[in-house]
Amino acid sequence: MADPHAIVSVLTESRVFPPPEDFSRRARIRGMQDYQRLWDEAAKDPDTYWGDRAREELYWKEPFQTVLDWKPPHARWFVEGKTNLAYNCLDRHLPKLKDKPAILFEGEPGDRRGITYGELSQQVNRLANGLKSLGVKKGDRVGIYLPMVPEAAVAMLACARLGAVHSVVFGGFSAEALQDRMKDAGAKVLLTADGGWRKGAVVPLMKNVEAALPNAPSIEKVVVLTRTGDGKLPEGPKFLAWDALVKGQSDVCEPEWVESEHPLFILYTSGSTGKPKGVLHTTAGYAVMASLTTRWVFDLRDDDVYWCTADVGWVTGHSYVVYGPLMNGVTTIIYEGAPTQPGPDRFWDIIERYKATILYTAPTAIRAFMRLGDEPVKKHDLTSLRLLGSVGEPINPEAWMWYREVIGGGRCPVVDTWWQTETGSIMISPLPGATPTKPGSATFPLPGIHAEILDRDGKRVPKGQGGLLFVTKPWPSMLRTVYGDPERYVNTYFSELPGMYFTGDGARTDADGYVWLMGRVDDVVNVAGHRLGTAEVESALVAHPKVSEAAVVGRPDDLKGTALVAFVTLKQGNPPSDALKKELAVHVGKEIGAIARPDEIRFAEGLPKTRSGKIMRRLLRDVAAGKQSSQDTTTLEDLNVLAALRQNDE
Ligand code: 6R9
Repeated sequence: MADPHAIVSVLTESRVFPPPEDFSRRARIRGMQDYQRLWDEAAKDPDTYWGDRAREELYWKEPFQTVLDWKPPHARWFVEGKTNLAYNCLDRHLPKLKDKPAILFEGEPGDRRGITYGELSQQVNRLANGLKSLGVKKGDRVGIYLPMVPEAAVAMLACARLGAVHSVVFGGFSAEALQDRMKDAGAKVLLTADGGWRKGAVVPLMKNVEAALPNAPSIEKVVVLTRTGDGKLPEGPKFLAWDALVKGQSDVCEPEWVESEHPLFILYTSGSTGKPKGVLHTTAGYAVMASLTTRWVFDLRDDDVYWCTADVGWVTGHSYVVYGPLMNGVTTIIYEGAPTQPGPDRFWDIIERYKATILYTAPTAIRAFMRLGDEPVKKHDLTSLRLLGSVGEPINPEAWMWYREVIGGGRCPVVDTWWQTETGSIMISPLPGATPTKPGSATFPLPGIHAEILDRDGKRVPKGQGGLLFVTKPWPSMLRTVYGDPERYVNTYFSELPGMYFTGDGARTDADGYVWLMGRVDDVVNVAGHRLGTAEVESALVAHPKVSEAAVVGRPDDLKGTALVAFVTLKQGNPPSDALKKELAVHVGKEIGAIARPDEIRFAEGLPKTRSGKIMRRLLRDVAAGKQSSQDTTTLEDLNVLAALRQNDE
């Protein structure tokens, strides 16, 4: 749910920032005429437009003949083509870029490593050969549960090289979350580490893996990277040290040339039901757009030092830490730890030392930095920066302005990029040399992207009015299915209006046609830029022996965008207490991960329900936000319940 304060301020937002002249002059796309021309070309003849892009972006072992085969809601792109994504990220660059840094890594404790394209290629080939020796073949699923270290990228690329399908699980997720995902994906091998560093402490990845394994029977081997040096390799034939696996492996591993539609990865994401969806992306369409959007949206140049702060456990890490930048042959920074470890200026220190030119981060982080004041920023020379990006949730104009002025010194264009796990790559965003920006607006869809704001009948809503955001035509990096559940693919994304992709987001356009995102309209919430299903948190809560029922809603939060509020009824004989609140929060952390811990738990005698027994979440959202409800309560089963909930308001 969007922050209503943010909406009020975006409704009155009228500042416009044209691209700086010297930026435009050297940019890849230099003005709105260029943008418009591309947009028109793409709209008029999408096959030619996307066909040209695909030939420009990728090396094709075998060319495609058919750009798009669209049988709604199923798309196949670049049909007869064959390619390999690891080849596109590495081999094709080697003649020129062998000695160029591909990754500049900094661990939280301060350890540093630079890895050139040549070295990265060696590491990927060795690991690919190692995985082969474990029996990993084209189409096999491989789990990746690693901290933000270069080996995470190596692991993904090694899978891509073999045509194996990776499924990265965010290192902050719990053993339970890991086991569910591994089971659903049927992963054969899991690549992990002993631990990772976060906020000065060790995240016990190996311990979580050990707890998950009994319930993830498909996993035959666990490959363990030594990162923190914590604990020994567990006993047993399943466990294998990463170093031992790659030692002595040849650094030549022929890429598996896969069909365009060969699956590349599964990434689990929250939906409106309790069970996360395995979003499946395939090779060529995904690659074409990850590569193209990285270059266009960040206006990449060969000498850029690019830093996207996302974790590879999220889609942003897939497309804009690993695949997009490496396909473009730029240098990308990977930082392992927390933004304020050991001090509030860690990010700015990194930018100064590496002379980063592009920063791509989340509004939550920006707001957190804003709270820390300008001092930590002012201590550092950030003049290397030339472009700033934002992703993950709506950015409020205040944060946007602070980002622009304090971080960007007023000289860097800000690109607010809207997209989703399902879209694979950026869909709505300024092009920094072309688009005049407005603080808080993602501006316009990229050429070839038909993002439209419609009502439930499929009619376009008038400018200024809110509606539902759809993508009405297929695009190359769209998800292809929900892994193992093709019906859910159709029901979730293509049943609101048949044949059109429903994003789950609300949006409006202003008088100038700018798109303003207004947050989720389903039961998905964006907590500190992390996507969570309220139903997942609810099912974690009711799994606790003392809980009878739970309803979880979002409440606007200045820092996190949305905070989680859980309304809980207890089983008889369990008196409410602060200690129990704590216990429940810890329990949710254990079931899902710390990011899902409710910010507030409220015990209630009953939950407001409709006569048909549905929990009235909208009402609870109002209660959580401390608002008088404008909602119609005539279908409420018991008005006393609502009155009692309100009384509980502190
Ligand atoms: C890339 C990513 C997707 C949801 C999406 C929307 C929100 C992302 C946004 C934004 C407003 C932006 N979202 N970017 N809302 N402005 N620039 O975040 O993917 O984790 O799947 O989340 O995030 O609500 O539907 P994912």
